Amino acid sequence: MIDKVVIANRGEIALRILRACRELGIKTVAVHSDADHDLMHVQFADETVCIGPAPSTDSYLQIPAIISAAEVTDATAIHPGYGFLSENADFAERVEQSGFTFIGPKADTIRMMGDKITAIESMKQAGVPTVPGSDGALGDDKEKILETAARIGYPVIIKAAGGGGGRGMRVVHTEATLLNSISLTKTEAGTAFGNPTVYMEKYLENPRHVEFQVISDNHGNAIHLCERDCSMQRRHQKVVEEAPAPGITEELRTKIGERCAEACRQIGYRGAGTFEFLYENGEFYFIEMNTRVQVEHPVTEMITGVDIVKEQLLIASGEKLSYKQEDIKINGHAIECRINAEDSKTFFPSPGRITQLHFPGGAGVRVDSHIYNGYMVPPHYDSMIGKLITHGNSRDTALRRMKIALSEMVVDGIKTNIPLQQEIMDDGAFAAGGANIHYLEKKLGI
Ligand code: MV4
Repeated sequence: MIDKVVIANRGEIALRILRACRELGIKTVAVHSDADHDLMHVQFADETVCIGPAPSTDSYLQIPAIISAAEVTDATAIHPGYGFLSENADFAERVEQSGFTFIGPKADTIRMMGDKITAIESMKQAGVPTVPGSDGALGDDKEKILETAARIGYPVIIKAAGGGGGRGMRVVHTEATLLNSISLTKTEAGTAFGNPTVYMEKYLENPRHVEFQVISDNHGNAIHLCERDCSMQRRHQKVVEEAPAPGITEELRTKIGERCAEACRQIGYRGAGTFEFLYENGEFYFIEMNTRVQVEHPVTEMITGVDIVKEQLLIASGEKLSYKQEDIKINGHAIECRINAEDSKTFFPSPGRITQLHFPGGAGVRVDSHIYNGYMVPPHYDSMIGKLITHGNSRDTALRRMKIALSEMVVDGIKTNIPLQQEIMDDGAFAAGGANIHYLEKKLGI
């Protein structure tokens, strides 16, 4: 079993990882920036190492500083959390080369998924349904490109192989603008990702974002933990997530989930992962795979009873999965509202000191947050200060519990998006379930 883990992250996920380690009797090392001395998990950790100044480029993104912290504390493993270095293949490689266990997939797997073309290619190969497209990189042959677009049918979308998460893409509606759009996207991709390679897909106009959670061990076992709907988003930032996705039949869930698990077995996937799909007119289309634990993992935990972070630690320790597919039964419904320190209308960040704090509670209410009364939200990082998760036997119960929980929650001294979350929870289309990826931005008038 892993003996001591360096938590290479901050905020709520660092605390989430610390709690899972403690449950398993694993010692913890909190690495933190100058601005994060007062973080909750830094107080609870067995050991702490300051790894640099406040800006994340000088601290949480400093590979040598993090590896040194593991060396001086004699740690055995490093958990990257989400964001920061979590999907950096070079980091995973250097962690392993330095003799530590990277809590995540093999570096080669991260690299393969980081290149969206190889990710799609490998998943298609493994039987996962993908978006009709160019089947690989677009070359220089203009006639061939025009033919590809004509075969797919307009509108098409041009995406950078090195992009993902909404960066480096362009929608093209007519043949007249195709070649110019490709050339612009290539130039931008070269600058932004150091890789000008682009590919083409059919542009789906009104899809939902539905993703499957998987876990896979080092012994050839892989299972899926059902899906989440993350369509409620603004500028590629998820705002609300839920599980299961409204309206997905058990038959379709099993079919797609099993394809994802089988793909994991085929590529020798290790750890927790997420298959991102667009879902439109009853069909799933794979777009990307995330090789980290995700912000929204709690909704999956609530409906399956699986502790995903604990499974990550057990898998990295060489254990077999604690569950077989037939052990996984969906229990009710869960909803997560991300709580951000930002103006509810302008979305402008609102760092500062929390002068009064009250968390909601009661049956089916979970709060994943690192904030406390008197905590100073620093201006240097992501504005998410916690997540409110509610669970119930039905979606309606989870939704009612969320409305009550939001009304009980008090965060004074800074602005939060709680009013926006209350508006979404009171929205008729959200109540109905199944709103698409454009719904929230349209509602907000973007
Ligand atoms: C698409 C798409 C429509 N058709 N691909 C945006 C983020 C990146 N992960 C992929 N994205 C999209 N890819 C095809 N073929 C629409 C989006 C998209 C989107 C996807 C998920 C969640 C929010 C989104 C917001 C705008 C566009």
